[in-house]
Amino acid sequence: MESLYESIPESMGKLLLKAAKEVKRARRVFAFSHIDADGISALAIISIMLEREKKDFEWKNVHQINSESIIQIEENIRNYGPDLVIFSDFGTGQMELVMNHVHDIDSVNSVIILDHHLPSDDSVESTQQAVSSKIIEINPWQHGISGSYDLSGAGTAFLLALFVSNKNIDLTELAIVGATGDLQDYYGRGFVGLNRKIVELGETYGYLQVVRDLTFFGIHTRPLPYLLQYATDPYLPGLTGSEEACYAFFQNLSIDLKAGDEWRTWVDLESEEKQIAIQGVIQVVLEHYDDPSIAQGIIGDTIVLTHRPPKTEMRSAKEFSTLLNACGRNRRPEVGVRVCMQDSEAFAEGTTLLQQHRVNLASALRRLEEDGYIEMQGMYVVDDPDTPDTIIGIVIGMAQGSMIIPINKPVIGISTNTTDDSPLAKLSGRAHKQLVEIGVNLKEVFVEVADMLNERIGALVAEAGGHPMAAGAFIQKTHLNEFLQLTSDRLANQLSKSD
Ligand SMILES: [Mn+2]
Repeated sequence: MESLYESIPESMGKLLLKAAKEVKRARRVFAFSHIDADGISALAIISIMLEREKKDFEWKNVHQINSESIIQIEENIRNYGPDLVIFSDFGTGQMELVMNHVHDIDSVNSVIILDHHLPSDDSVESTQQAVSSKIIEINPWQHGISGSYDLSGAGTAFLLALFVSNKNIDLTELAIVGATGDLQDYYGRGFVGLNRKIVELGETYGYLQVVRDLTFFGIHTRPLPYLLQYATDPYLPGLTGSEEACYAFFQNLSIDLKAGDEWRTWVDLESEEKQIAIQGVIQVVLEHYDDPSIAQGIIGDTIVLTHRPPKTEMRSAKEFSTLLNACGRNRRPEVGVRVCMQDSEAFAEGTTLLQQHRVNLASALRRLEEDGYIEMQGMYVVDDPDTPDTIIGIVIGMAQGSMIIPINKPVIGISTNTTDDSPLAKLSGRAHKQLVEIGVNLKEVFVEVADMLNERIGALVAEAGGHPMAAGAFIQKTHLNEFLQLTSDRLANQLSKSD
């Protein structure tokens, strides 16, 4: 544990200490968090921490804090009357909304923001000078730590929980599930920075185990043939999508698919069987891809949650985070929070949602394959009126991962299929890590374009945020084309600079 504490910068430690005091002092707490796996894990960490501290509390997931949703948040707070409000996995980029709608509510003595999204320069400034003594903002970026790789929203929430009490060491599990959901393992090569220290702490106390193994989704839960049939990262030419070929693959290697009547999963295989199968998969990859790093990526650090039931999604950080994402994407993030809190009914519901999520993704990908995408300068555009805003980001990410869309330019997905007939369209962008390495920054582009558009129109018509390789924006539908054109110009410019 010392090693983790030592890695926390002093300035950040001070804030964590201050926030922990506020938690202990609070009597009634309202916690809000994002709806993705990281946001759900963060909220579960906070809820478990508050439960252990015997606080009265209420929690809620919110898709995004924007000028619309903040009204509802304000109402929730006014009705419940908490003395402490906590925001996790968002808040840094929405400081102004928090100041205007939450800060002055009578019952509220303090507001804790636990975020890891890149602040704009302004907000780094404002926090340093403490916008208000009521607000404690904890964001790794403001202390020289990368919020993209070193610490997630759940990780930031975990640090707070650890500062509140050592009893919360078991929450290393959820901290790493959240970080996994945000794809923070460094290019698939394992965790770094504070994430690494959290993994080590979890290992020391026996909650986590790092195993070098096949990095595919489903090694704990999928019957062997389906493990390959649904593999998209990477796409396995000749195997992905073909049940027959996947059966034959294992039969040719004399690996039994069943033990008695039961399907075997990957973790059931003997280590010799694993080696033979891995050789086979690597051969397929080397035959079809020029880039040898793709073959290397097949093996990597996988994280086992040793206290969670075997052969369930909860046993692996990767599958757990996917289950949580599925809950959020099907507009049931609260189910995910309860799964984290060991509620078995919620787990049954969560696995059903995961199933539904897979069906939704598969049909969105099929539509994309049939209808194609649009090519613009500097980017590809996917515009499918049937794909819900909650999965558009995953769909375009998978489309690139499975080579339906090339990776030489960022891809932008548009969803006009939004919750409750909102006048806003959702844009989601993904850039391959190779593009980010040469200077493409989607978050920067989206935020710049939103600012520019808002200024030009003289009203708030676009809001944006995210990370260099994955960013999102909400835009008034009437200004969507303008937004796309401006984004296209800027991305083309970023790409041309790197030539
Ligand atoms: Mn996050």
